[in-house]
Amino acid sequence: MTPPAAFPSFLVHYQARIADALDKLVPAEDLPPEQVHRAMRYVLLAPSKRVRGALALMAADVCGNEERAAGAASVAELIHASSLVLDDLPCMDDASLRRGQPSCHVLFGEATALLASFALLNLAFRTLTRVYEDHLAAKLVTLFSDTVGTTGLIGGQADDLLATDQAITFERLERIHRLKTGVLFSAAATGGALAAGATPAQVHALSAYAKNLGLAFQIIDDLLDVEGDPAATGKGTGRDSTHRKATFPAIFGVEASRQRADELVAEALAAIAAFGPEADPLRNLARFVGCRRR
Ligand code: GRG
Repeated sequence: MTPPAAFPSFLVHYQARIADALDKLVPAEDLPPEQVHRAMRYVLLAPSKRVRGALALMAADVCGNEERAAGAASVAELIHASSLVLDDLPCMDDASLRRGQPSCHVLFGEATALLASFALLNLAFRTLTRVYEDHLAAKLVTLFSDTVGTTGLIGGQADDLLATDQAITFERLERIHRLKTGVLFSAAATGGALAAGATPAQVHALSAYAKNLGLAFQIIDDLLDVEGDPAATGKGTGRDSTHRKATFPAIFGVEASRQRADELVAEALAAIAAFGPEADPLRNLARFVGCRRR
């Protein structure tokens, strides 16, 4: 098996910062309840692209203050990791492999996996109130709780489960993908920008960029399930068709899906066209997402 290609250097810098911040946030494995802390660390610190955390830092960079966004970046990654644990459970996607290793419930059992997922989510919100001053923390708690709730990840996941085995419309599938993935991308960028003291116009542009990139990312995720290499993606392929899931390639074909993803990457780039070279990391990220193989 060929090992996955190295990440582009523009991303590695951000990945290292995020991994370091996350490592410091989660309690040590030898602190009780040891099995929950072990499961949290196992999921959160496993190899990841860290795209959501990177979005928060890059958005803050555009506003000239990356330092302030480490909390928002960590929160986006904590919420993402919490959702992956739930998504892999037998009652949802029933996936045994995640980030190139056995899924959390496979290794720790379902009870510990559920506790670890809630603990990661809880830690996300506690981090916001610990790291940021009251006014900003309240704004960010609202932003991220809307992102997780029935107008975000939970809503998207619920409709995704309902849509199994159905021929659904383009509009409904895009909505599911936007809720499952786009809203967290958008919240990560918005959260990073707000933490860095962005103007409303900057927040608007960065959030539009991330929303479009998130939808492109999810369409490409569907494509990788059809044509990806498990050694690179760290998860099984062909699972969506086995589970008769509503996906872009299954409903609209590989070509149309690739074309839609390209359009969305172009829309993401257009949303940040007014920024100068300070937005180059975001431009590189959009290009990376557009041609990613993992
Ligand atoms: C209560 C937090 C919470 C969620 C409940 C389970 C659920 C609702 C939502 C799941 C949403 C989900 C799993 C969307 C898929 C997103 C996706 C494309 C995952 C893969 O992301 P990558 O490729 O993963 O960025 P890495 O491993 O690189 O971080």
